[in-house]
Amino acid sequence: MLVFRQLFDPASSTYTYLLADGRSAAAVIIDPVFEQVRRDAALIEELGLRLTFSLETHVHADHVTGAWMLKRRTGCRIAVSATGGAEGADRYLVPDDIVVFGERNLQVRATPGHTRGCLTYVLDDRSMAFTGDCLLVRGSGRTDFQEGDPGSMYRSVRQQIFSLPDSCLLYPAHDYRGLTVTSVGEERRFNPRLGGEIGEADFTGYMKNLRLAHPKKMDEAVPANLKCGRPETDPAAAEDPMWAPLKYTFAGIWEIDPLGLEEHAEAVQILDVREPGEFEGPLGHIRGARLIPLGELAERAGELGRDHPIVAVCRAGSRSAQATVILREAGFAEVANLAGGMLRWRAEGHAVEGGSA
Ligand SMILES: N[C@@H](CCC(=O)N[C@@H](CS)C(=O)NCC(=O)O)C(=O)O
Ligand SMILES: [Fe+2]
Repeated sequence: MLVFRQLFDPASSTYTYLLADGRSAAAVIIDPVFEQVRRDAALIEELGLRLTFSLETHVHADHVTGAWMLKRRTGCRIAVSATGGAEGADRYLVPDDIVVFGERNLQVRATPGHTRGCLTYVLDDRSMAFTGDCLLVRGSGRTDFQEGDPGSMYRSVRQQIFSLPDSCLLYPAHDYRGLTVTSVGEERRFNPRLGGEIGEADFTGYMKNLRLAHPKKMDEAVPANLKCGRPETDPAAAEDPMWAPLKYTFAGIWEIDPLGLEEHAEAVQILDVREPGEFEGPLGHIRGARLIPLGELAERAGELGRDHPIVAVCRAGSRSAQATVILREAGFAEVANLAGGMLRWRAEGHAVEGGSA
């Protein structure tokens, strides 16, 4: 079984792809984005996967890769094109290399044109290919910088991508209109730059007149990507909260587990967002908890101190997750959700005030 996820970075309109062999849990990620590493790592953990490789389709000009940060977090290896010029990778890929993850694999194809080192990754059964910024949905990557060349892009698409089965789904590294996927058959017919009877000279003429502004982050992104996204100064998880052992979820919430809260209870404010009847009801409440029902929280957030982190609590952990969102909007930076709420707190044997046994 193949595990497959298409992830999106809205700031750069980049697609990141997570693929895994369901049986062995071995996974690869293609084109991770620096700012989304925490999200992607949370998904990998929640799905129970083991990241073996972070792969790049090319040296990106518009965003910094998350490869180095993912390697630090997960121990994965970084693989890049041998001809892209990037330093610090663990593996340098050449055409026809096979990247194995469990019982599945990706075949490497050279598809230069957007950059000299652009790669396309083709899934073992040729049902999917990841084309980077070579072929986009009804479009193509630009060819006007980073040794781009319309002639080689035309040949890459015609020889390396259109030679795949018509049914092969194509997943690009970007889409600026929100389109997510296409196929070889439809691009061969309908791609306005590269499909049908369009010749190399037609394509070159088209590309010479795109008139696109350079990517806004180009001066930052290219040097960083030539080092596989290694930051200038070691961030040492600088942005991760340090006040307690917190876990970030793919849902976008910082969570603390019952044991973590027990150990840090003295240093935090415990905010119970259930209704008063629940607070005094059979589940009881955590000692020292302050009650502000979720429906009143936005108005009454000013009652909370700004000098101590806040842990939000409810019955099962869902209303309190929303409480953390409301508190962040109200300007509280150090907030977390008690994972599993009072139900888990009690199930794991932690003390309550009030309530029934
Ligand atoms: N406005 C975007 C431009 C992004 C851009 O130039 N993207 C490249 C890929 S790195 C491309 O090929 N774009 C094709 C297009 O926009 O049609 C930015 O500032 O980042
Ligand atoms: Fe690109």
